[in-house]
Amino acid sequence: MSEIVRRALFLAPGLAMASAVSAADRPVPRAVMVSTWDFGRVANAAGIEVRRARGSALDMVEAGGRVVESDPDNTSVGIGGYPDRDGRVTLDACVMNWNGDIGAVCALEDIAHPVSVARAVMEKTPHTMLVGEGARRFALDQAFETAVMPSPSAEAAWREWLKTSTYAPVSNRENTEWRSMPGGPGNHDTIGLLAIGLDGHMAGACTTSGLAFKMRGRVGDSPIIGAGLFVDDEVGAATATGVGEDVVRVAGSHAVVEAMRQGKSPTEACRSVIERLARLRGTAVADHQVAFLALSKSGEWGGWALQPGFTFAVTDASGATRVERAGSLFEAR
Ligand code: SD4
Repeated sequence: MSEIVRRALFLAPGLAMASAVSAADRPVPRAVMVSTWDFGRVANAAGIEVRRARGSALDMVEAGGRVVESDPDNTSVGIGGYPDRDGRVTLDACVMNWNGDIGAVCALEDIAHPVSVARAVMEKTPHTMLVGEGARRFALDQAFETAVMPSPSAEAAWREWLKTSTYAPVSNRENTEWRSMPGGPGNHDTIGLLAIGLDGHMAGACTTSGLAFKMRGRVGDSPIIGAGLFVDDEVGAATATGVGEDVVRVAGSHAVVEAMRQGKSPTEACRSVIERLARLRGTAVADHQVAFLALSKSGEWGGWALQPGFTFAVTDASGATRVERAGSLFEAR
């Protein structure tokens, strides 16, 4: 085990814990929707509106995902997403419902709402995943809204990136200049959404443009059930954000849900999988961001990350929302 991982795991747990919001500080007793990052706030607002209108948990997470996909200023999800190294925006998304129904799209181009296409794959095809041109053709056949991508500012960022063409996932963490780096803003800002409907059933969704300037054809964790998202209506649900290659290695979201099944709280479950990833990969993840967010069947929630700076939005049945900051394995640098 590398020194950096050993120190983080065994010598400084108190410091890492200090950054988490303790359960006692929480004004919201039971969450009905949680979503990754600060933009989870607007996503949850949309989801709660749908819940008030008696929509299902699946309707909630789809509505929330669509709001973020529609934001042209968001460079990591939907129409504002940064392109791959060839200048093409390729979108990944998945949904999972309480009964094990799943749908996903990978490397979808020209379509505004991949989360809705993923849902349509689930509801209207005999399959669970469509990729690339096949996904695009299906979306067009189903008359999904198209969009011109990349956006002018995403294209400008790509042209700037072309000057060096150096690919390195930029960690979305505190105390770095990531916002001003090419590929920095939103580079690790997938939205994952987990919800509990009025009937008590759970659902989840995950949608992203993936890592900026990735290789053409690269797919991360976000559309992969068990990696970027997993829902088990007996136990709870989890979602992931960050470097997808790392999340896939530990089947991250599934691992978090299984840890909850064994009795861990959502926070502890997320933490256990982050620590497992760090033990497995050592220095290979020392500069990466990976974060998990979980919601239990009874409405407890929690998150944990490799690096400081991971935030998520928590909303209760009344619509009250707060953005929390997760604890992390590594300290701010
Ligand atoms: C991916 N996990 O494609 C996604 C990227 C991400 O915030 O989370 N961005 O690997």
